[in-house]
Amino acid sequence: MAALKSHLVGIRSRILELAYRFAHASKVFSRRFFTLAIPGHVQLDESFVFEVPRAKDRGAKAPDGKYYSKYYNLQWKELPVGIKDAIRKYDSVIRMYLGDDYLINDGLIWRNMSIPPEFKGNELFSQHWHYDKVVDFRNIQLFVLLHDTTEDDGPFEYVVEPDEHNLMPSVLKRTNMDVGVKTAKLTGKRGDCFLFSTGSTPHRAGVPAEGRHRDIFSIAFFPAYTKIGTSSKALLSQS
Ligand SMILES: O=C(O)CCC(=O)C(=O)O
Repeated sequence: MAALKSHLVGIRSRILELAYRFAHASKVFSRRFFTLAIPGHVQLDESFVFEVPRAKDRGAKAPDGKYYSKYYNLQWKELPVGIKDAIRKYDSVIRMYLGDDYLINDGLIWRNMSIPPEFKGNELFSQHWHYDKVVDFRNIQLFVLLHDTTEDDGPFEYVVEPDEHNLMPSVLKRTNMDVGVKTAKLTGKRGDCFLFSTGSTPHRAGVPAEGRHRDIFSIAFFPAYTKIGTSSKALLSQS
């Protein structure tokens, strides 16, 4: 009788353990929208700044016919050594997130300007909460501040602890001006950088206060199957 009882107790605890393992595994595997948010700092040469003559219109045209954001691309050979070294430092993290043979796109520098109050409701340069869905939601960007950036300069803003199982419908629709969850802003010193999952984590551009602007550099990383960019192995083996 005692042996039967202990056998039944054993079966019961085995069933409980299997149920626990099953619940745990489904929780882990349903996480599809992983967040990466790693702050750092890179050394920038003094000459690495936003060059106005190179800049082209970026974003949407405002009702007054103007663009309030300007950009240009930078090829690998033009990037400061400090940024290339930072990418080398983060290479293993990026490989874990996007897979070996991930691709590196061209660099991008842009300047967001203050928007006149009458156009504040227009999305002119990604000021609404959004995900960067490109081929899918798997992509990362390294952002680098090009000048000391305060709240007044319209810093990049992101959700701090997003739901990694589900996307937010209002963010997907890009109609959302207030996510109602904890957020943080990328303020800091020139050279401060941030490796961030732009595909899977809600983020938006801030709007600079009147008379101010915000300059930033970014470079994006994509999985090999997207065919966006150049082989990371090839670029990282160059100087
Ligand atoms: O300019 C920024 O701070 C954010 C830009 C952005 O979210 C985007 O281009 O998708």
